[in-house]
Amino acid sequence: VNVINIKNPFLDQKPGTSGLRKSTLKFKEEHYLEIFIEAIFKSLNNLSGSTLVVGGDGRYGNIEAIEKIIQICVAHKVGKVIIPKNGLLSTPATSHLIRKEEAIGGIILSASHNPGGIDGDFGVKLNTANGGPAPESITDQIFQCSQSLKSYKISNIKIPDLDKFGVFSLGETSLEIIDGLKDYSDLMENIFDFDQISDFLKNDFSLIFDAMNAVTGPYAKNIFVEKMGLVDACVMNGTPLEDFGGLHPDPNLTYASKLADLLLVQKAYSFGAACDGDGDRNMILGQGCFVNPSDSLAVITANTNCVPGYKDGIAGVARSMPTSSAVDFVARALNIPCFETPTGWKFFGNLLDSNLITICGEESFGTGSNHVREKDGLWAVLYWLQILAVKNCSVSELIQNHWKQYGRNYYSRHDYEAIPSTIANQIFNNLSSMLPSLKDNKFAGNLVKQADNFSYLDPVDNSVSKNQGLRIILEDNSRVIIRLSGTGTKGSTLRLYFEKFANSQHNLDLNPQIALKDLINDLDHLLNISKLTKMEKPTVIT
Ligand code: VG1
Ligand code: CO
Repeated sequence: VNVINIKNPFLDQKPGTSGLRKSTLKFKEEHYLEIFIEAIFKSLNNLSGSTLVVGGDGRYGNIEAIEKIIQICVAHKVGKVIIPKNGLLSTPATSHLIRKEEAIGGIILSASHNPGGIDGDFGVKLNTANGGPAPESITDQIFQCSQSLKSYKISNIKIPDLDKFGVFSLGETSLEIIDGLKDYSDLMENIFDFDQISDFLKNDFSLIFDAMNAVTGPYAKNIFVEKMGLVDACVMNGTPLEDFGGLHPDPNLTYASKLADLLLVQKAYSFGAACDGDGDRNMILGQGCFVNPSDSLAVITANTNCVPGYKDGIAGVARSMPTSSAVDFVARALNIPCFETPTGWKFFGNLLDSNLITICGEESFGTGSNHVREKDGLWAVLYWLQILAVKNCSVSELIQNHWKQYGRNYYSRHDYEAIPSTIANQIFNNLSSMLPSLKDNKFAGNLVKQADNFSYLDPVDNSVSKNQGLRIILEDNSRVIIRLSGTGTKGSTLRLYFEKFANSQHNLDLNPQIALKDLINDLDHLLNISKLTKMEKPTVIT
């Protein structure tokens, strides 16, 4: 075991919304990864002798990072390190494995929906023993520790190739190379009726799944091809590549444009779906129909009786604050609680662990349940397919009927990606200082009833998280929210969120950009966003 000393600590290792994300080149800097891992290990009590799960989404640097982490584990006398074959493990599969193996936690090497490759990004997520992302109290502690950390412990023991199953003794550490797919697909098989879904899909309801050359390819092939017996071609971009084949593995209409074209323009399939780099996000498309992720959460909540895993009902639901209130209407009808949390899956952990909620989701293409402690892309896809199989209907019929019953929450998110930080901060600070004066004034033809910076009191541990997004709420409950992203690595990304409710008496078939145009235009007047960013339109519109 060697103790490596470095001259100066790294001062920029502050985890964001979901782990530490930096350019691949930054992570290649000597000692950069090692020091962050050492800071993580210092925050975990009882590490020595315990079990740790380590895997990644296969992006450039994955295997090298796993090998280094194993060597650091050996130096710290971790009892058992569980590694998936070839280092490939999706974020939800990691969450499941941590729980199943009663591990102290897991490390996921991924920058999620950020591009990969030598010119892209790399990242490290830490999950704790419940299987979920480390809470802020721990990530703050890791950051504090990294601020002055100038040494780490590492063993120079030789690591076996990660392409074969096996158990190896490395000093006092046992290394287990396991099948990263099996536990996860078994879990899915326990929740869903695979036979029913497969019959439905073989009977004139065509599926195309886009893995975006990222981690979900092998999982999707295992489930749809091997288990359900569908044709190979139902999975596109199904082989994980170091640079995702140049794709930006963010499943939205802009970055998954080929899939969007197949469903929305060519109308070539009945159902299309895509996941992100690490497999926790999902986009659902029908023939000629895009499902807004906020609506997806509401539909999933409204149809638990279709899915074997949730037949006994659900305890409650939660959504992140910027997510539309569509699910709130369903919760009210089901007479179950609905919680509003800050952005980021870590805030759902306590609610899930205390069984206050069963299902939760975010507007950012994330949905999940208490089966793991992460959002889960393939779970959401299977969930949708199961509902459609039970109801024997199309995506657009399902969503139209949902709106007829509950009304429609017109919703859109506008992202201004990688703009200069000074500009993003200026826009944000401008609104922040205007907030007190907005109340009782007119905005988008309505009175402002509340204008504030969202703060969250966790009902389980009473921790408070401030500064979670600026919001303007109107008398008819329309909302405008702005946030600065905590996952980007270049400049700043400004997110604007718009929501307006239309009850079932109203026109439910408008283009959301039209239905929301007053909110969109008035926010631009108020903050001069297009002028300050010099952008005619956002980088991504959802
Ligand atoms: C974004 C999303 C957020 C999500 C997070 C991690 O964060 O808005 O809802 O939980 O990404 O997703 P931000 O701070 O950029 O808005 V993942 O799939 O990248 O781990
Ligand atoms: Co992700």
